[in-house]
Amino acid sequence: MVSTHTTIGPFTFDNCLMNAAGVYCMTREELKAIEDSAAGSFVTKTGTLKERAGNPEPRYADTALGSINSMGLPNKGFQYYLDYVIELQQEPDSKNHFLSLVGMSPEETHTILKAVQASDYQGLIELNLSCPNVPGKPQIAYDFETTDQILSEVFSYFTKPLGIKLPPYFDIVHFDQAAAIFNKYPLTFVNCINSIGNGLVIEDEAVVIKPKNGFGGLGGDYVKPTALANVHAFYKRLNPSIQIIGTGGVKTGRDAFEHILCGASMVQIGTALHQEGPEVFERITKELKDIMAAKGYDSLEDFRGKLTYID
Ligand code: RRO
Repeated sequence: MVSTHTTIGPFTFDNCLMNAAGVYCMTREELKAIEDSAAGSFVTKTGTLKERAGNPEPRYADTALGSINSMGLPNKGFQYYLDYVIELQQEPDSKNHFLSLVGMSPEETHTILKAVQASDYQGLIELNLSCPNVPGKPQIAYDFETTDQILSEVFSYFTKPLGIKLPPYFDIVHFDQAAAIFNKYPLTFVNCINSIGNGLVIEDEAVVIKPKNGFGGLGGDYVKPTALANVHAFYKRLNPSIQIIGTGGVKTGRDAFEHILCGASMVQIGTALHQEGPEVFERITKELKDIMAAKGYDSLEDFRGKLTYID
């Protein structure tokens, strides 16, 4: 009776929960484990034009309140992930997928997207405009002019369903300015949020990750209120044709419920998936369904975006 079924653009998903890019998605083996889990979909590790080793280890740490990472975009090159999602889409019972991509420059991004456009891939693309961890490369979507330029160029040749992974914004004016840019383009979705960039976690007298003297992207409990604010801010500002994927601080069914209440159509899990493994999807799906049943909700449509305010 109670269903967590959802849709993004023309694609349907039996479950709204899936991994967040970067977690459990580096290799075919990890992606297969998500495919075989209770998750409704998977997103690949962000693929670049060429394979990358990423930053020196240790580069990910679980902490009492979440996680900090400075992976530095290690990945097997976009073609590896493109080949795998094309292979899976030929299987009859395959889920629909998200291919995460970005170049190390706008030119590389266009080279990659043109290859994806020309390929047989029929699924969704998530363009990552928010990696906080490559030394010398700022988070793209904090630069509105560059973001506008990239999207303008992308949509001059790209016709497949594409969304963007955003960094968290922290100012109402920035929500307004970012939304005005995104509303100019036929985006299928925006995904809020990537990690909160460049936090610093200390144990005893030392940092816990090696790159950038310990600075890294925060996930988990630290980020949930910021994630919910970004989901809801864009839900309220974007054209209804641009759906929201909610990511940040989801470790219980209640957290997923809150993201949907703020307007999310799909909910991604990063830190908690890293800590618990793919079985996390079964647990959180059950917790979400129990909340829905207790409230008399049969589907996500019954409460999506219906956050109430104090008069
Ligand atoms: O690989 C990373 O360091 C990384 C990426 Br690309 C990203 O988008 N978000 C993040 O927290 N880490």
